Amino acid sequence: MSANLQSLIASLPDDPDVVFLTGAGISAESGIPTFRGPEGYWTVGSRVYQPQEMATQANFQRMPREVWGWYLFRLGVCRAAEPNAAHRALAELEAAAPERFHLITQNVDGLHLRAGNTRENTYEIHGNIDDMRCARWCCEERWPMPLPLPRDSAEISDEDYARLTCPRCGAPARPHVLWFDEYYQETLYRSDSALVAAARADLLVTVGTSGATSLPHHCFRAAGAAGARLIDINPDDNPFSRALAGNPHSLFLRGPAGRWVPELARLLESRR
Ligand code: BV8
Ligand code: ZN
Repeated sequence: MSANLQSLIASLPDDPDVVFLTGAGISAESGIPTFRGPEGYWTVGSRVYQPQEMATQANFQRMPREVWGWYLFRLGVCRAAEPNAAHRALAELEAAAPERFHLITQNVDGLHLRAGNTRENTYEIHGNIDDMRCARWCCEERWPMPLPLPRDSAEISDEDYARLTCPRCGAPARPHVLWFDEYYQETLYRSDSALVAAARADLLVTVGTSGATSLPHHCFRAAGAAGARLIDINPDDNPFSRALAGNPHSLFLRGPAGRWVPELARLLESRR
């Protein structure tokens, strides 16, 4: 048990408000590739695309069927994966005090919800790969809906592709995910709610993220500015661990999520 970790947890107020902010790293031990590794890339024809190139509205407009192929391939990987010890520990921690727990996740893999975290307290700020929505902004069918496909093969048959359409207006549907050339918004991704939760936290814990997207940085800064204790869990240095340097009310726990999240959750539950 890390002495620093124990003293940081002991310094929290009674019944602390705890926020976890997770990235692809928390799902790495479930076998889902992170965006850093080569498994995240996708080949279309003879060209290899990085996620930041594939996951854009501009690219979806250029090659909708190939982008759907990439998402359905990833959907298969996500559905074959199981929540790991870190996911389960966060679900148990929420169950112990749901009114003092929020989870902000960048992951679209759905593993936190499958582990048992509630939709109410889980902010999927980049969407969820299990859902699609109408690609026409003017359609009244604004809300995401489960993918209507019986399987998640990357080889999309014409019959399956025809099902990836809006049930109301018949326009093509799109994956319900936030793309790299799209702005955060509350209605579809609860981004403002995530920021409010971070600003109210007594403890913010970032887990398994490289800081490639902007909202997590805003949440981290909002929590720190409000005087929250800050913990980062990651095997590697990253913008969040570096930002903790010199902050006496913070801790960088170097190592995998499966090593630190269950221990941290146990300590927090013992504070309740
Ligand atoms: C916006 C859904 C305005 C889709 C995602 C130019 C270049 C590069 C990036 C950008 C760019 N312009 C904009 C961006 C991106 C970004 C941005 O602004 N970045 C800033 C900081 C520069 N954009 C945004 O944030 C938003 N968009 O502002 O657009 C705009 C408008 C018009 C035109 C241009 C711009 C919203 C972006 C949301 C993108 N959608 N996901 C999908 O999944 O397909 S983001 C996607 O990538 C993931 O959801 C995730 O958020 C991100 C990857 O980040 P991580 O989760 O951190 O994962 P990563 O693999 O990077 O790191 C893994 C970490 O885990 C590592 O640190 C590793 O050490 C650690 N790890 C490994 N194993 C373990 C572990 N940790 C713990 N345990 C382990 N076992
Ligand atoms: Zn529609």
